[in-house]
Amino acid sequence: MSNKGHNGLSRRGFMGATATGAALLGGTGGRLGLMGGTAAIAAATASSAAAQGGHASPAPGELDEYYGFWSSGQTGEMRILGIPSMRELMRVPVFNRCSATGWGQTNESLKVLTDGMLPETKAYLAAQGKKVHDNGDLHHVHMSFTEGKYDGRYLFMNDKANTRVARVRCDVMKCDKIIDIPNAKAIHGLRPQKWPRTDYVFCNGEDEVPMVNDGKILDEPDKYVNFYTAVNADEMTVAWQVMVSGNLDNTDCDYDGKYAFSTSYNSEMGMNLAEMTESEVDHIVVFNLKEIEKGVAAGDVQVLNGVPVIDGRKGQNKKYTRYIPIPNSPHGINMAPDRIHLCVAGKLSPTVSVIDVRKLDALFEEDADPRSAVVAEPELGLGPLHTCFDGKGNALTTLFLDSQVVMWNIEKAVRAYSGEDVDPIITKEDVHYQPGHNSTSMGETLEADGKYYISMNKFSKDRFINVGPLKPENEQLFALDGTTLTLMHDGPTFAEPHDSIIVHRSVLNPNSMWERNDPMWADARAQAEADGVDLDDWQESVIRDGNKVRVYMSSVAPSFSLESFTVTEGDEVTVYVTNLDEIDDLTHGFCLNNHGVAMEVGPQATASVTFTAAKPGVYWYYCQWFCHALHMEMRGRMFVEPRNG
Ligand code: CUK
Ligand code: CUA
Repeated sequence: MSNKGHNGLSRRGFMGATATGAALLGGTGGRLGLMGGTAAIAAATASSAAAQGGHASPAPGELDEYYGFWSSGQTGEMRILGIPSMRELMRVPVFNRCSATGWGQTNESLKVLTDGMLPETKAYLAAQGKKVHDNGDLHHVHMSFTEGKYDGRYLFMNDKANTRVARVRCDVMKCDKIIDIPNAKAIHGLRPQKWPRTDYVFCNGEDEVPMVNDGKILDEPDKYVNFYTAVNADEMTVAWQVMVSGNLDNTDCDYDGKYAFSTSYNSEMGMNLAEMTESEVDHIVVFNLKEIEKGVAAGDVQVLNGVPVIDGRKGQNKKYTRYIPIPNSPHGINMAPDRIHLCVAGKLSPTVSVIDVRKLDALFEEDADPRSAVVAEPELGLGPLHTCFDGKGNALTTLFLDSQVVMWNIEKAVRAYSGEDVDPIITKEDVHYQPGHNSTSMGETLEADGKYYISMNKFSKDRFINVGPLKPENEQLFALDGTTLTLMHDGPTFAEPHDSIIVHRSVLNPNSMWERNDPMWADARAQAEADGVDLDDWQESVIRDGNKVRVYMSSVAPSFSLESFTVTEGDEVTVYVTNLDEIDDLTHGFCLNNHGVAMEVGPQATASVTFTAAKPGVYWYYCQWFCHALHMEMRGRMFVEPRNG
């Protein structure tokens, strides 16, 4: 690859200029200084407390032992934290728009955001003069599995607000697929299949809608249905759906590849609070994966919006689903790493119902009483919402109303249920305040290691200095030492992480630089080839194509290859920027003044953005990512000539 500059400087020349510039400016932001820092950090890591198996939070410069992958609720992004430091390392835009990176604006992100859209969504957005939704509600982030262990390939996540499912590539930590889920409304619970690998991502539809939702039916509850969706995780397409009775809340699956299960509140199919909470007992739905696959293959489906849909409603064919009564409005559902016990939190009931998944076969094969699969139902405290595991036979359940976490022993709960006089409760700790989800390190895998525990609390109340009516949530990290919980971190988060997973860093090793031929900008590459431009080389091409103008430039710190380009008022302009810097952590940006145009261009990445040059005049574009001592000088001009000048 040649990187000869328009002014005759090679890349080496630019690097030389870098050092000189940094020296001239007293070293501020000089890359050489930063590189020294990197080496120092690597050395410090080797001796970090975390690496030695202790619980100490890493000192400045030391690296964390775990990645935390965080949802962000109504913010719509995914976040990456370091555990145990709880340092927020990155925000990955997914369903939201992002001012910094241009997510939702660059052609590459628009492709991800629109490729998997249903025609009805496109039509609705067009009627608003928009291409994409501006919001999302991301509750659940989970990693792909191979044989019950994280495999470091993908992260999957839901959008409750606009009924979508997204995937993030773990090699670059960017979202590469977003799909609308047809028929269902409000995707809430989401889990990847654990065994033998993640072929499916299971997704709950939370809100029931009339079976034909065409504006003609409102108050006929018997016409309302709900959809459970299996997404093909490799293709990111909908494999099949199951129609069910009741709202679907959270979901999980076993370690055998046989069953998936969802909690369901509102088995009443009520439309208001009184109706929804009328019954003392709701249920979980058990999905028989092999039978559903057989049913789909045999055509025992109706096809709705192109998706094969199995009828798994209560009282329908019992091959596909069974309903297990659970008190009362159950919420969280979590499969223990002992591969046997499924824990269902009662929410309005102070109990967690424990199901032995080995007893599920009998429900389908012998029509056994669905409650025969329940092997324990310990009373733990008020408002149990979610459960996680230490891998040593113990479970930790959040108690929303009590503002506590309760640690309890599963085997003892089973013995107590069968009449023995044992107390399964080990300890209760106060948390601040009202916890929703919780997670343990590697806790939703066969490698649960019981080292750290996170409590994700919905209220911070008096915990921090007052910032006005909108308060942050609060998250607390505990060191887990056998059955002792020690608070290590207590800190705010912005709206509103629901869930998290804690993944050992040995599972992942993301790239520090993009591959030049990454599929993310395949369209840009094809267009450049058609225009006779080599994206891998220094670019300074302006291609006119009717009233479309394609501007190709490269960036090497601290310069764009184009100091200026000229277009005509009304032109549709696409700017392609390729970052030819081959240096860790050297991201550039392209931001066009007063045009609402900005994008991130990572090392070795190509990014593009399209806009209309509607205002005659001179407009500066600049690099908005502080990349160099001469970062302020990294800029150029777009000249827009009047059309009838
Ligand atoms: S749900 Cu939020 S606390 Cu959406 Cu996972 Cu339970
Ligand atoms: Cu490139 Cu700042």
